[in-house]
Amino acid sequence: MSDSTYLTWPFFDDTHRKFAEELTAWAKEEIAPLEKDDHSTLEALDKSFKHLIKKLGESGWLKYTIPKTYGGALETFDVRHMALARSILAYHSGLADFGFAMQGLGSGSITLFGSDDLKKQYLPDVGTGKRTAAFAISEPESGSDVASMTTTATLDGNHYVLNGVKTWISNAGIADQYVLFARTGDAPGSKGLSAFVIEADNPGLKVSERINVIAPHPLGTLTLTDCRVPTSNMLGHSGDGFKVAMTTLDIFRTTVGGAALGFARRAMDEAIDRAQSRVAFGKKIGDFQIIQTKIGEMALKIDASALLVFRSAWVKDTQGIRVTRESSMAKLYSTESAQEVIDEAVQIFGGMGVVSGVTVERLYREIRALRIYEGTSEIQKLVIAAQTMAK
Ligand code: COS
Repeated sequence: MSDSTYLTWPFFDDTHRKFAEELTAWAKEEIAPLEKDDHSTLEALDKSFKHLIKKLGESGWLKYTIPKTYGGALETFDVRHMALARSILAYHSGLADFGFAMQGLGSGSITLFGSDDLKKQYLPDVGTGKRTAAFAISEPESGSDVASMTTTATLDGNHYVLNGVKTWISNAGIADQYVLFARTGDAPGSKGLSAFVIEADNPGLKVSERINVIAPHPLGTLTLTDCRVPTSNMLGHSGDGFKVAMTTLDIFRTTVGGAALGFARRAMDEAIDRAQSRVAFGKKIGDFQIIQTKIGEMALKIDASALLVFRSAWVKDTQGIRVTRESSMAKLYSTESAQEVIDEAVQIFGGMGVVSGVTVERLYREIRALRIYEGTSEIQKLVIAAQTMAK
């Protein structure tokens, strides 16, 4: 039985506790049995993913990724609900967590910066799972260095015309719309970027490649060729793109920490079960102090991660201030320490830990990308340093 004492912490109120209880029960019943779904081909992966989105939508969980005015469950973003959701879903299925996360990240910039018309057009269907969202910022030559992106958006009457390539785009090929960033002006670096909402069936937008990764998730490359987008589909104003991206990431980086926490908790629970059942040298391996010290360190890392994740979420939810430093700390520590926790779980499993299909083997693959996407660990350290030194 997984430790849920963190729910008694003062970061939460009863709404969060009830939400966590209900989602946990639902995920056990509805999501856990799908863990063994076939993801060996793109077709099988897409089918399984769409099924998960449908289930999450029909059961009302995606409503926590959008605000109430547009069909959401709560007045505004509540980062604690989203981090809890990711943690609980990730415990049972990396793909279910990914589905929830992408509805949030892919529509977050619309919630934060979109016109009322854009919000009405896109958010309600994201909240039911009828439409799938995506966030397209990275390029072949621009990953960490967002400000160096070269995709252009040129004004032509009441449209912008976009040309360029976006890659590492989660939900490429699945999404119904993309929040996509491009350079609209001559202003250098971060000053000349803007954000747009683009329909997936725009004739100027092609999914030019699907990318296979170690833990299967829908991912790919988009090519924009004279892609015409109405000026009304811009989020915020021309030149606001960098701010749109960073403000959105400030919220969602905390939730990446939540997902890492879910993977780590699952690994620890698997490791404890293994330690209490596997016999070596005449006793259960959990009776050896060498295993106990591993479990002790895992539990410590998990609680420290949870403190950072829910501190960041709580500050954002209750004070509404910029949480760049807090969210970077939450993401950095939780993802790095989850990797360590999972690695130790694999070690406790011994040879069984690297057998394909064993849960800790899956977690070992699932966690890796979290140390890279939405800002690498190295970038998070730079952000934390910049924020700390500026104080
Ligand atoms: N919220 C609001 N505004 C922000 C912000 C934030 N979190 N971070 C930066 N800004 C603003 C700054 O205030 C600054 O504005 P002014 O020029 O008006 O002062 C501007 O944006 C530029 O900021 P800064 O100089 O700090 O940006 P840098 O170019 O030095 O670099 C990093 C920023 C490297 C931290 C940024 O590019 C980054 O986060 N990279 C990782 C990208 C990423 O996560 N990619 C994955 C995408 S999703 S898979």
